[in-house]
Amino acid sequence: MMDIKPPVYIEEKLQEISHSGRLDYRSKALPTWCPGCGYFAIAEGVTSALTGLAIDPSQAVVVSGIGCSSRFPFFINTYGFHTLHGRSLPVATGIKVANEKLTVIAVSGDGDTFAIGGAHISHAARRNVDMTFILFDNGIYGLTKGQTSPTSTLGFKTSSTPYENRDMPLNPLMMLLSYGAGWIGQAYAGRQHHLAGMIEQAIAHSGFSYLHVLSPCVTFDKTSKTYKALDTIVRDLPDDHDSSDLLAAMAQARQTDHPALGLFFRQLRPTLGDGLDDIGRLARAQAKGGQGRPGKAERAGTG
Ligand SMILES: Cc1ncc(C[n+]2csc(CCOP(=O)(O)OP(=O)(O)O)c2C)c(N)n1
Ligand code: SF4
Ligand SMILES: [Mg+2]
Repeated sequence: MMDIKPPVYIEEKLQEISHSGRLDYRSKALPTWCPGCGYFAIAEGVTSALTGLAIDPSQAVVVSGIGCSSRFPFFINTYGFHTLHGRSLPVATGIKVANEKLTVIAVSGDGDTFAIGGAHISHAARRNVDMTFILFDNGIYGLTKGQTSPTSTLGFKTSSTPYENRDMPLNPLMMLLSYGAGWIGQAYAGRQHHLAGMIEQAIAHSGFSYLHVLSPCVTFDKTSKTYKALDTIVRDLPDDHDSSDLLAAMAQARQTDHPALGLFFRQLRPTLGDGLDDIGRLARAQAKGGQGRPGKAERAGTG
């Protein structure tokens, strides 16, 4: 007799997911991404991380720029801010400074971050703003129908490079390592569980955490960063990788032919908020000591 497989009880599955609490973090808006887009895995990863860390949705804010990736805040049931193209970081920094208790997650595409918004990430990293930044890297401008981006591979044929891309791609991991980010990791949308774990670690880190997610654009990229191509080249960081060793992290980040997944670098240092708290304490102490605010002339440097 033929083996009859047990039926999939969708109702039971839905109840199980509902009881896990994860649906509390999904908004009622269904994602508008193309079926198969890597961004679904990132959304799933963020909801699973928020559940794992038991973060109250009313105490979290997701901030984005413009792009397919930047539609993200609509699909997550936290506070959200869909800002201007390339400007998620300045807005996210303002939110964190205004209310330090909030969990702030900024999300952005490769074009949004490294083209039009290119000047912001260095400063968020060096100032160690206590937030998580998730870079959705599909190596293409998805929203505007498939032009090259600063992370497009050499030789990639797109609507803006019919004779193949000749521009050297940026190496965002190397950049973030030299900007002084305190937590730098890489994940892949094709490895959902690992990705969710990395998002959880990134959010738990105190300081600026940068998670680079390799994520195929299934609609406009049929040849470059596809699931098929990435599946064959990604690898885990070596077991003996020392995440406190900056040079070891850079050596791994340089191996772009075989992108490594995992935590490249981690270092705890005072955050922007710690520095501002300190300045506040010093200013109050100075005011109490009778010195008050410096006069107008002193402030202008002419007193
Ligand atoms: C000021 C401005 N310039 C250009 C655009 C057009 N534009 C919208 S999204 C985008 C690039 C998006 O690429 P990426 O950040 O990689 O996001 P993806 O869609 O791939 O997720 C561009 C150039 C715009 N909306 N505003
Ligand atoms: S166009 Fe590409 S990046 Fe945009 S939703 Fe579709 S698959 Fe994803
Ligand atoms: Mg992109």
